[in-house]
Amino acid sequence: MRRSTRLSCATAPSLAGLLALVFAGCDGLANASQADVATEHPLDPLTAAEYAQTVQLLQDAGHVDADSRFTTLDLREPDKQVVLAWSPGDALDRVSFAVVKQGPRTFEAIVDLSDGSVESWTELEGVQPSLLLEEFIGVGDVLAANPEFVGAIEARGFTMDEVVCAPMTLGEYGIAEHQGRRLLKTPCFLVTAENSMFNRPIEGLWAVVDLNAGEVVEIFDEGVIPVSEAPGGLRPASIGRSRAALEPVVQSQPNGANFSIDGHVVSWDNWTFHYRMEKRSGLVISDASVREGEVERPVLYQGSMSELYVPYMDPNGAWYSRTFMDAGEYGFGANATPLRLGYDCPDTAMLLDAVLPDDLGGAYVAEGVICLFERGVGDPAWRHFDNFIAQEFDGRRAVDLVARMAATIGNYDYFLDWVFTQDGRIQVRIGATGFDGLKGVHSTSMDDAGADAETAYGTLVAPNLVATNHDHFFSFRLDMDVAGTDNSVSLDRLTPFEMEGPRKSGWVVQSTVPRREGEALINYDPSRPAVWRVVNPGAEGPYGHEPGYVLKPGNSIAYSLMATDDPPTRRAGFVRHQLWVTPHAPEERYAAGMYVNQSPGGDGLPTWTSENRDIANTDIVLWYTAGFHHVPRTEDFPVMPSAWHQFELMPFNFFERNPAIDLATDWRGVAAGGGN
Ligand SMILES: [Cu+2]
Repeated sequence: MRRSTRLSCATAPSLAGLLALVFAGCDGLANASQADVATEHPLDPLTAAEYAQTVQLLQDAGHVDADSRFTTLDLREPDKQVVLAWSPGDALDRVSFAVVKQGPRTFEAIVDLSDGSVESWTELEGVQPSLLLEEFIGVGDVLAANPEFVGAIEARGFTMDEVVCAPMTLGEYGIAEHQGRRLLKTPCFLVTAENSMFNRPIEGLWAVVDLNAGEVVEIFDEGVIPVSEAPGGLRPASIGRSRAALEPVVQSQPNGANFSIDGHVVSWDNWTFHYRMEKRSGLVISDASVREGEVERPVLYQGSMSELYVPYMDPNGAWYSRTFMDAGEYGFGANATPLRLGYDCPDTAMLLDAVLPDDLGGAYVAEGVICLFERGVGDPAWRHFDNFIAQEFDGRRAVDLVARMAATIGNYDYFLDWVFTQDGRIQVRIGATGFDGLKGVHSTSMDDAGADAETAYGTLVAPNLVATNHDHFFSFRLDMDVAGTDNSVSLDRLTPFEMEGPRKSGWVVQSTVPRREGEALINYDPSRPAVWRVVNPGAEGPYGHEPGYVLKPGNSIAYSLMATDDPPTRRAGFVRHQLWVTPHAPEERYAAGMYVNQSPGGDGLPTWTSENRDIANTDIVLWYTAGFHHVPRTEDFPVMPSAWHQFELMPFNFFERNPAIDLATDWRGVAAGGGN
């Protein structure tokens, strides 16, 4: 059955969609449609019908009305044991979870869709749920209705029609006037046909807006700072020159793709996994298992990005509060953008849609927000050239499977890749591009008198533009099921030892198994290298080993340099350690807690792990804090080159031998025994 979803003003599918809407009006959004996918797996996302059923049941129970807004409407996952015991064709119990905002009040609802009942309806005190898309629009209306703010814009020579004021979350700093309010801070940007608005900040003017009251709480005007006129557009006409095009460089799959999709379950080579798009975490991978011979071996029950935290480092009043928690405040999946074949993903990729909930609990189709593709660029899976005897080559070529999404959150564009390799690894890659957070300044050159002061917290990347220093931290929730549910972590430290003899020193591996959460608050320390290994003590690995998977941080490791008692660090407490280990608890999904918007902290990993629960030989979850510091450079302007950071889960004594040893020889019929 095909269905058509009319997107309403209140349901712009993303910030990008919102901005299109601001300028084009509601008619700027097109109808969207796609096949309504029947539920086939217990972890399948809610369908459009299930969103509607949830709203209807809450309405019938007298809980919600037309003024209610859904900041969250998502599958409430069945118990893990139920999912693991499920077989295709078994009955599915479907339950939804909603966070409902009614004026200033917030409620949580659990709705049993299978028996048509509202399981619970609970009011929460003192929380601010994530932002509604209609609040993005609302903030502009509130500002446009404020004569003082309009006057300040006009004093700069602009009209409100020419600017977009960004809906920026502002954290929680214990400011008395902010308590009990639902707030956004709203710096503005000049919109022109030629230039990207994020390259045109109108610095020195912003307001704090109370969304619930629909009023401006504070206006700050630091005086006029010039709006940069540096060429800031991304189209060839703005760039001014264009180099000659290369001859086509393409990946070709003349016989089609090697993966298959059944509902939301993907099978490729030896891998099987389930995918879904979640409004908050984005692309979630579940039930990933790898086949060895004829045996399906579980690896990862679920992997998701549980939070994304981006603190900027400038103490200026407009900037200190920019400590965004993009997943919990804005939604990484909610801001997923359509992917363009040949640019965002290879031409050979398959684009997949997602059905996501809007503010009213209705469904909209986010078209082409996931791409699935194989990548074989001529890299080796392994090789050896026998240069002693036969002068012969043996090798196999590597092909990966990539599940990708991209989210545009304000100025930034992120990619999230889940990559499956033929040698049993799962890589997580984070790409960052889009625009730096740019601050308008007086300086046009580092030779200007005020340039040193104006670049104390960033880099002058173009005349009148400083890109502010910042961090990106990503907390990944990795519910590991290595060869089964019950796992332990083994910390294998490379420890120096003294040799007796002509050689004086070397290193050995000393393993410890943390028994409690408090023993597994792990910081990466390059001077004390360690292998972070998840093992299954109850399963048989090769040669008497405990089968395991290692978490390799790769180039995704970064420390937070901010004080631990700083309000942003209290709110994003997960950045205190690179690795945390908890026992599986279904309600512990987001590293900084469920409600991070304007949170004073006190929820999430630091709180959960303070219970010091048992984490040995039980169902455990790894929480890895990936991150990178961003010291901006002129090459980041007018748009940043894509930068990639990655970590991976790598089999360790899991397979009896190189799992890629049995790869077929090249499809051209060469490779083994002297081919070329
Ligand atoms: Cu950055």
